[in-house]
Amino acid sequence: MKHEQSQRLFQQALNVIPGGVNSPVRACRSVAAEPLFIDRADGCMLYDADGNGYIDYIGSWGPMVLGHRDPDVIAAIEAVLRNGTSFGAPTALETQLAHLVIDAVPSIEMIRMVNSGTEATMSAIRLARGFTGRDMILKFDGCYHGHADALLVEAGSGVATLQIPGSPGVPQAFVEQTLSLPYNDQEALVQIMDQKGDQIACVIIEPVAGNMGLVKPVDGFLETLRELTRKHGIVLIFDEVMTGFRVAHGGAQAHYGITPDLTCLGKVIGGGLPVGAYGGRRDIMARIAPQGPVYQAGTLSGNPVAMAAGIATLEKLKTVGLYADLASKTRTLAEGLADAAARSDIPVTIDRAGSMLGMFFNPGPVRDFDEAKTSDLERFTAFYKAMRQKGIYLAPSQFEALFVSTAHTAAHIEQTVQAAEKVFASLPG
Ligand code: HOZ
Repeated sequence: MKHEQSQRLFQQALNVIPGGVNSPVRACRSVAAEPLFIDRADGCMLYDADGNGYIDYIGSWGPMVLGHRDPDVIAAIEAVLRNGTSFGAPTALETQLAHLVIDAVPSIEMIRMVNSGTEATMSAIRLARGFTGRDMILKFDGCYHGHADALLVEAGSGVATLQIPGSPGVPQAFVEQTLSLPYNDQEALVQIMDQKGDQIACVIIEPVAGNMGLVKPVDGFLETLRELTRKHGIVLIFDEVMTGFRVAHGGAQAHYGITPDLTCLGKVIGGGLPVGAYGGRRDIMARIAPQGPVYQAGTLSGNPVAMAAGIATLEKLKTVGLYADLASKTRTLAEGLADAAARSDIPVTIDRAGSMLGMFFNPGPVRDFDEAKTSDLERFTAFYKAMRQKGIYLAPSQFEALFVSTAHTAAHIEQTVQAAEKVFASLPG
């Protein structure tokens, strides 16, 4: 495979865009590669500027659950485009998308649309602080909740990929009120709640972590978290930006049967356009301006084109059997990868949740960020590069999840497993 056009475009971008990219992980630095510049996409396939095709397991980092250029989503976008692209005034589409989310996600009674996951988590935390009158927040190591100042503590995703402990530009005072605990550590959780429970405004968590690779909650962890947050009057925020409409139609909260107070969404609900949202208990959401005093606003919030893409996507996701089919394809992929790795004696830990999948190059188990970090990153890099050369487009970081879409067929999964089999066999022991 040649990448001359991608290389040329990357050099041009480097002159005018920091690192040549508009979001760090996609620069592929941690895997000592250069990014592919994408020309077009269709179904589960991506085509780069050199005309190479790839089976895509990034799916725009989650949103493309229906694959690329789903005909219904494209038609909905085109229809709305003809009426204008932004009005800065309410449209019926916003209420329609709100209803679709509320009907699907058990805990959401009211919802506010924003433009990104970062905006959603940042706003939900401000709301929780405004609602409780407390300042302290609690998160978990390796979870990533966007790039707001207070959340860049022991964060996953690009922060983990680039091995940045925090970030210059974040004043110490902004993170002083942020506590971070190991994911899945019930003992530490109980202890901190005993010590500081009554000062904590909110706990924010990815109910299935997808930004340190894929790490699932151990039995009872989310239940304990729900019980303790309720006991101490703490707002429990599920960051379902990644897991919403992915792990299940109603998100991870529906799958695990836990009702958070607030939920952050993004990715899938925008159907590939920039949308985020936060929603939850009516009494808490009623504190948002202009109904309440907690301020949050946005010129492009509820943008009609983005709403139309989200509506078309969520309508289609109601299809009976769709989630079972996605989960079954993801299981086939997970089992195929595990068998292929075993045949070459490569220790891997593979887990999945709905249509999300993660693979660590270690014998496992992986229950938290420290265990995720024991993955053999050199081996991951070699695997990533060789898979890309075979036309399989994986996340260029050990600390990201993979995503399967309805557009992946059994043949795509089989092709992926066959490629992995050859790559595993070629990896240095
Ligand atoms: N940090 C996001 C993934 N967890 C998005 C990365 C990107 O778009 O480059």
